[in-house]
Amino acid sequence: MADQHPYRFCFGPWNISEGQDPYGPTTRPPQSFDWKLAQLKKHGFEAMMFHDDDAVPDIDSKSGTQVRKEAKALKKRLDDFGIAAEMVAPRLWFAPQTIDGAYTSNDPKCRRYAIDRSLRCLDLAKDLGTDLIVLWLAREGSYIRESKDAARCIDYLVEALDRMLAHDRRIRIVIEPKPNEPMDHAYIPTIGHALALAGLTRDPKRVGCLIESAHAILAGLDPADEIDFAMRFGKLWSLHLNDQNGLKYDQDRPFGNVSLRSAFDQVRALERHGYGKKGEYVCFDVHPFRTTKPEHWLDALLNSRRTFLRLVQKARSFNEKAARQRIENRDYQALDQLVIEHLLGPAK
Ligand code: GLO
Ligand code: MG
Repeated sequence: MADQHPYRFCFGPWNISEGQDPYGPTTRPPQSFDWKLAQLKKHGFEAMMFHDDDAVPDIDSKSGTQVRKEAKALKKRLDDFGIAAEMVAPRLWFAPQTIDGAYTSNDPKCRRYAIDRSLRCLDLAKDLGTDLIVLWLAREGSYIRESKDAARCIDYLVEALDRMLAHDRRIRIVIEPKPNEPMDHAYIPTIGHALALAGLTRDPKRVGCLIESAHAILAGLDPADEIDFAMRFGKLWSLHLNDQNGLKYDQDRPFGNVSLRSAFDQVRALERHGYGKKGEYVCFDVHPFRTTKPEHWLDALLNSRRTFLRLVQKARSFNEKAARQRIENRDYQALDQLVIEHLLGPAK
């Protein structure tokens, strides 16, 4: 059963984080990239996600030739480990040029910076052997509504995507929507927005999306419905599973931490549509708790994967026939309890 699952797992170096929050410093000592890569391998994950500057630190200060040299050296190290690069994401929310947004900044010079950096990211992705570019549009939104024209910002986003699609005809772009944080309101808050934006680009076939459970919850949506929606369009090309306790700051909790039932529904939706069968990875965008000791550093990731695999078993052993009967009989009360009993397991 679950040992025959088609799933392959991945995480990013930022998921082995040091415990800092806006109100306090780190609680664990920093670790080198090589240590993180070794941990990923040791624990049986098959791919790593990269920000462009995880792959090539200080990327803005380096020449194109230098970036490509470092990217090729990294690819060799990944090959030696037997680890794939799942994707590369331009980190467009750190630099001074992105203070007022990246592609949607009011300053044309800053918009140019964002596009130039994205094109370098595409070259980097090619050197790392992946065709997947993730765009978490962190600062593309507003804090002061009147400061920007939201319709013009859509044009800016389309222009940026078009430049990337034209730069490399092989790459695929996945948009990772999030409704807020760091912005008050993001321009692309949901999967529906992401796919609508894809439709305006020069090559919609190469623009898909990535669902993060916590981001869907922050938008007041059901992550399982977002999965069903994206997969109905054949557009779910990556996934950040985690959990979130209601409408507050982005929490990146372990998968299933808040709602086991919602996690079950997400896994059931993935199973129903065969997520992973075209090579898509299951990524966990989770962070250890601030209180976590260094010796338990990987537990948020390992527990998320364990919970995921347990829920794959639960999805595969769910009594679909009994569920169908209850649906036909419009006895949703009994259907509800069927799910609850299944998740609880046999009574002692
Ligand atoms: C933040 C996002 C972030 C992205 C990552 C990849 O809320 O989830 O972690 O997934 O930077 O672009
Ligand atoms: Mg994410």
